[in-house]
Amino acid sequence: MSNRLKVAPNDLSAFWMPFTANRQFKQAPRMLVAAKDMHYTSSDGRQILDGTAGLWCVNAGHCRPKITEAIQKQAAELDYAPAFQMGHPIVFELANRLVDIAPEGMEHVFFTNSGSESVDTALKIALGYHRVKGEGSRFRLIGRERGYHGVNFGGISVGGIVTNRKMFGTLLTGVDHMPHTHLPGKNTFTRGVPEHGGDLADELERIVTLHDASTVAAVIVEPVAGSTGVLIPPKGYLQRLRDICTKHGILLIFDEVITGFGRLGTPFAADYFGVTPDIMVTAKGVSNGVIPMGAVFVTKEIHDAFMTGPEHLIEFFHGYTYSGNPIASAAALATLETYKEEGLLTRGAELAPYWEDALHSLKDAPNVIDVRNIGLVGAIELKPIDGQPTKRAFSAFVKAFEKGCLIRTTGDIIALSPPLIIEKNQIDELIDCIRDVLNTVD
Ligand code: PXG
Ligand code: PLP
Repeated sequence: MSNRLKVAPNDLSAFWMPFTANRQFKQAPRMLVAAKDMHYTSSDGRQILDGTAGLWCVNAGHCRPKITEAIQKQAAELDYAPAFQMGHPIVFELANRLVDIAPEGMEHVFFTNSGSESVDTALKIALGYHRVKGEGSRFRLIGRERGYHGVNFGGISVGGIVTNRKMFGTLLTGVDHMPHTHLPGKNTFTRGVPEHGGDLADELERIVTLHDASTVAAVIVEPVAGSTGVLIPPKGYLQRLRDICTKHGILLIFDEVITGFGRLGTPFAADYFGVTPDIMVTAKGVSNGVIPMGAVFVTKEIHDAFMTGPEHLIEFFHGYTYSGNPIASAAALATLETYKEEGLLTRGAELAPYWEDALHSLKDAPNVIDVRNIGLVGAIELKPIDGQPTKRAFSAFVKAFEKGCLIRTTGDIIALSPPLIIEKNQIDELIDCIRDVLNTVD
């Protein structure tokens, strides 16, 4: 293993790293070379406690035997099958199993390879649906400030993160945004769902009135906004969005790329909040992050609306070479089996109270201005250094890695989302590590 651990700095230049401070990284690389269950192994041989499930995706923990074996077996048996006009049994089996655990009403699944692709697929389904129903005038898409919907053009258009949009021209036209729901000062140090801000959903009614409902195709939101720093929907907010969409014939899309597959202690956020969308976007946890895969769930009504016209014609002109590919499908099936055997889709609910107390014990640590939590997600918001936003959190991230725990930062917010197999003593270890870091970082 030792040769694999060593990469000389001048070998690092060819790879242009995604969402990374490339120059900083290449001066002081943080390399991971192995993983097992709750831990990574770093290139200098240290065990790193994974406080982020990779990038919010390794929900069952790392290198789980069932998933590894399924991939190995599938790779040796049927490596690839054309995704268009051909099939292979395992992807049909997977779709059935996914529909079994999905919220009531989600009856069909379209496969992609990432959250970004799932988002763009969902937006296209929404536009196509209205058109096949004879309502092609519904072309507008409504997202939300601070929303993250991946990095493809559809996703950044409906997304609301300025840095992800500003370089890329006019984006999709016909898009509007609702305000985000973060109300510092009102909901600070809230445990779980915040009290204030449910009425912000009424902004949707205002936007729909402005454009006229007959021009609006869909509204897309993350039930809990993850990437932008864990913004939890205020009490009643999502139900109000649902009611407004239903009233005006607008499709409601939940982007559950992070919240899906047990993150909140229920299979999906739709279950947690008791609000069912028309389209549900997933990725990440569907295959435990092991092999790229995304899945878009739709209602029977949406699916069936496309199933018209001569039967030899393609109904929906969309799909990817790797949609539902055999190895990803095998990985996803084994992932679902692992979730089921270990009760992982609901384990977060059992751990949530302990997790909440542990997180909120950081309330009095230096520079902490807010703590938020829901399910097995947490956020610790830090006071930015004057004139140097993001620097304090980034230093905390680097220091935490040196101390042996992997955390994630966005802006000056530390976001946590451990694998759902985490034990209570590991929660303590993670929180103690962060407390130490906050006590020492500038
Ligand atoms: N929608 C949501 C809600 C997401 O969180 C995507 C779409 C895009 O998925 P892909 O697979 O195309 O990356 C995401 C992804 C972070 C972080 O730490 C979040 C994501 C990805 C990487 C890092 O905030 N979310
Ligand atoms: N599939 C998966 C992956 C699950 O996690 C669960 C329950 O948690 C189910 C299916 C439903 O299983 P059962 O019918 O045994 O309740």
